[in-house]
Amino acid sequence: MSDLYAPTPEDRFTFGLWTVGNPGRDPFGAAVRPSLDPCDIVRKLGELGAYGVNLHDNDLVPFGASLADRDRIVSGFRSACEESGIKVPMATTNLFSHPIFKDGAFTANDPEVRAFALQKTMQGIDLGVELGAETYVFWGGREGTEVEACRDPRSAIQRIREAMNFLCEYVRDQGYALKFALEAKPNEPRGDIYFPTTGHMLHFIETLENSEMVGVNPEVAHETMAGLSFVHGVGQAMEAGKLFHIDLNSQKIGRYDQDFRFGAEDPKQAFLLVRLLEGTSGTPRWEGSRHFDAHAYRTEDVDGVWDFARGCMRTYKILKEKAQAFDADPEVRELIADMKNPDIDGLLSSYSADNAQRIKSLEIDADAIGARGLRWERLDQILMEHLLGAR
Ligand code: GLT
Ligand code: MN
Ligand code: MN
Repeated sequence: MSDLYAPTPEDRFTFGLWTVGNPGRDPFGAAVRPSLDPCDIVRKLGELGAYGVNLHDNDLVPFGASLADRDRIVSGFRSACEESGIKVPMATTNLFSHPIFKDGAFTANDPEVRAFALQKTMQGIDLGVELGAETYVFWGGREGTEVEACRDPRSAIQRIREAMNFLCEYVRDQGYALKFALEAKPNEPRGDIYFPTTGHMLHFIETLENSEMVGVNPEVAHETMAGLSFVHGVGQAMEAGKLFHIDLNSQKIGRYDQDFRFGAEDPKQAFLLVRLLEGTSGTPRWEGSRHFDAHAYRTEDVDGVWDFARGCMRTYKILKEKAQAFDADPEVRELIADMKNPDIDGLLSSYSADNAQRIKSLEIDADAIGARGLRWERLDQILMEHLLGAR
């Protein structure tokens, strides 16, 4: 193995405790691997060159633990992180495992369930901040329904808004420097989940009282399940200044949430995503964590888990190198060179009655333009040849 692709903390790779710690349980079968101790996970991630580890409250502190147990566990974990040079940039709440959340957390019809969700989230926020987290993710796994008649979708949306507004104020009141990142998913474990895509989330965020504190956490698998272009979703979030976190993994279209090793399916989309995040075509680079929300195949033992983790990071770095080479390729530069037409560009940038009149009177040869080949076949083939190592 070439050292060129060995990860370092500067690469900002992070994993969830729940990702490398996934014991391979699925709806049809029990765990196939032992549960790993969070402190051992952190030590191993440090050895592998990761930057950080992210967690749900209950990935570290078991549900219902006493305050004394909580403090003992957290302090041991903090020491393991410090000794391994591992940061905790993101934290989140498990609002999906306990039966109390079977019909939603913030969207549940029962106000007592909603109060419990707020209570648990405030405690999770305190824990995250104590560990140094700057981003707090909300994945509403149970915020959905199979029985549409049980709740008006508008009530669900209003309840989530109420919860987000409440929690933003809580964060401000505590003086925490914490941002929220909302993660969409179309379905699973619910028949339908509210806010099924990153686009839905982006609109919702603009309706919040402290919308500047809230952005999105798009996940490759979730957008791909819905048959959408992940690159377009992330691009829209970046353009809006709302990409606050990202969940990297891989997925076949239309299947259950597969959460495969980054790049394992559709390496071309993975390449285009890395190109976007790294800004190799000259656009602004994503400076946050490259977080892998994925897990090893159920065929693997613990050694296979670390093969999986190495694989995620290595594939990312290989694709980054390929994206740099692609964008430095003179033929690519020529093919995607910006078309400039100073006479026309100025008319398009903003409305004025004069610009409208001048655009109306332009003589544009639609047939000639329509007959012109754009050479995107050539561009895409060059991309494939970079990707396949033939260029
Ligand atoms: C869960 C889910 C992920 C979310 C995690 C954060 S938990 O594993 O499948 O997509 O990002 O809550
Ligand atoms: Mn995720
Ligand atoms: Mn997923």
